[in-house]
Parts: sequence; C-alpha cells; structure tokens
Amino acid sequence: HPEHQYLDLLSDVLERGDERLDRTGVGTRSIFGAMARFDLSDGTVPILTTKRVYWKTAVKEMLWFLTGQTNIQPLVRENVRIWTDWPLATYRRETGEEIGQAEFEKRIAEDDDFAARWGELGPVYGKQWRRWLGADGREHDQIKDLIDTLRSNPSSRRMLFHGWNVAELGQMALPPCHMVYQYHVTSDGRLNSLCFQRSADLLLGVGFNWVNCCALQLMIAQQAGLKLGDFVWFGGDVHLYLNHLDQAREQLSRDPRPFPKMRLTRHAASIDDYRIEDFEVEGYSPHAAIKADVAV
Ligand code: UFP
Repeated sequence: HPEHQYLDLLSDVLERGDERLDRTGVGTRSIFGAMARFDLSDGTVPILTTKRVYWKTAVKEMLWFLTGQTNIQPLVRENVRIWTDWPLATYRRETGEEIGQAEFEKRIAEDDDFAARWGELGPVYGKQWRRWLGADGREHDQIKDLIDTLRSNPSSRRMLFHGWNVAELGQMALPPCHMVYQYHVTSDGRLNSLCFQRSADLLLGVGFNWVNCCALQLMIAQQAGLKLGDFVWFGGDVHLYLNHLDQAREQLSRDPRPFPKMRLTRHAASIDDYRIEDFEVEGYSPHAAIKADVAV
C-alpha cells in the first residue's frame, strides 16, 4: 500500500530522528532528506487513511493561494483557521488585548477595516505565485506562465514555480514551506508534479500538504489538457514535534485502507475559475482523526 511510504517515514523519524531544539521551542526529532511517490493516473490521491485528513480544508487553502491573496479574511469566512495563529499573535503583542481566537476570527470575517489592518500575512505564497515583483517593477504570474508552457512546450525542463523570494522573506508571516513545484509531461501526455518542502511537520503538515499538491495537479492537468501521472514529494527537514510522539505511535498501530479517488466535477474555464464544490472525493473511509497541537 502506498501509504506505507508515510508510515515508514513516521517510524523512521520516531526511531532514528535527531532530537534537538527548534524555532518554536517545542523541540523535534528530525531527519534530513526524504521522498515519496504516488501514481495518480487512476484518480487515486494520497489522502491518508490511518487518520482523517480534512481534505476540503486543504483544497480551500490551495484555492486561496491561487487567488493571489495574502489576507486571512477569505479563509476565515470559509471556516479555515489554519493561518489565524500568526496574525492573532501579532494582534495580541501589539495591542496587549487578550482576545480569544474565535472572537478575533469573528472580527476578521465581519469587519473589512479590521481585516485589512490585522489579517495580512505579508507576501506569502499567493503573492509570489501570481504577482512576483521583478526588479523592473513588472509582476510575474508564475502559474499562468506554467500553464502556458505546459500547453505550448510540454517537453520543457523549466516548468516550475517558486515561493522563496529572498528579498521578501523578512516581510512574510512564515517563509514558504512547500516552496518549489516542478512539472513534467510524459510522451503519452501525463502530467507529473514534484514538490519540494524545506520543512515538514510530519504529523500535522505533510498529509495536508499532499492534498494541497494533488488538488493543484488536478487543476493544472485539466487546464493544460493532460492526463494525470505521478506526484513526487521531497522533504528537507522532516520532523516530529516532541508533543506529537504518542499520536505518531497511535497512527503507526493502524492499518491503511484503500486511498480514495479525487476528481473535478466540471471543466473550469481557467485556473481562476475553480471552487470547492468542483472537487469530489470518493471512497474515503479513514480511521478516526488524531488531535495534536500546532507549534507556532
Ligand atoms: N509546516 C508544514 N507545512 C506547511 C506549513 C508549515 O509542515 O504547509 F506552512 C510546518 C513545518 C514546520 C513549521 O514545523 O510549520 C514551519 O516552521 P519553520 O519556518 O521554522 O520551518
């Protein structure tokens, strides 16, 4: 079962990971350098089954990246709370107000001025993907350029987009984790994709990031008129936070079930035209969710 790639990685980090302190102060066990490969050609996608992965949240996040926006307001309005921690910490620090997360999110969702002031993440993924600012003042739409090249010159070895804009890293709430994506077309018209993730929270991040990547691959394949091939993932610092070790052991005690299939229910006019309702997942019956705290 292809999910063993994940479980083997989990057990490897648990058993052999180098234990050290990290930026968050929580501490991790980590290994450096990992790879996984999944064949998407029959529509199956690596949505982990040994615990429930909230795949709709991951797809919504990807759709938000694609809009080019960097404010959390549209996410919060979609009940996606994964990016709230950073603006919330800034708000508490700068105002001294001990506001709860739910109250903060309510104000972000309902008050446009408040969201404009406190909901910004800086030039994170969406900005770099859709509006990378060149030295000459021209903005580059890396996603549009990628799709154009897939259509016009699919044998190119230069089909990639990048989030690691060195000059703007300091203004980002979090520098990109899944930072470079490369695409490749086989002679029989299959789209392969590759994602390099410099830093990977194995328990909470990776399963979610795989859904991000596969949803994007489905959309890009449809836009370029290609069939699906492989999804390849590379991890740099792959780690387990020390407060996730019991959850990792719990997950390792479970047997994987068949991967579900994900498909698009309609042909969208452009890469900007997808909505969450266009994604359908069939045959997903995972083991129960596993709760764990995110290190901020
Ligand atoms: N992280 C992920 N996937 C993501 C994301 C963050 O695994 O999509 F945005 C984790 C990796 C790491 C932390 O544990 O968040 C980022 O911290 P740092 O920038 O110090 O690597």
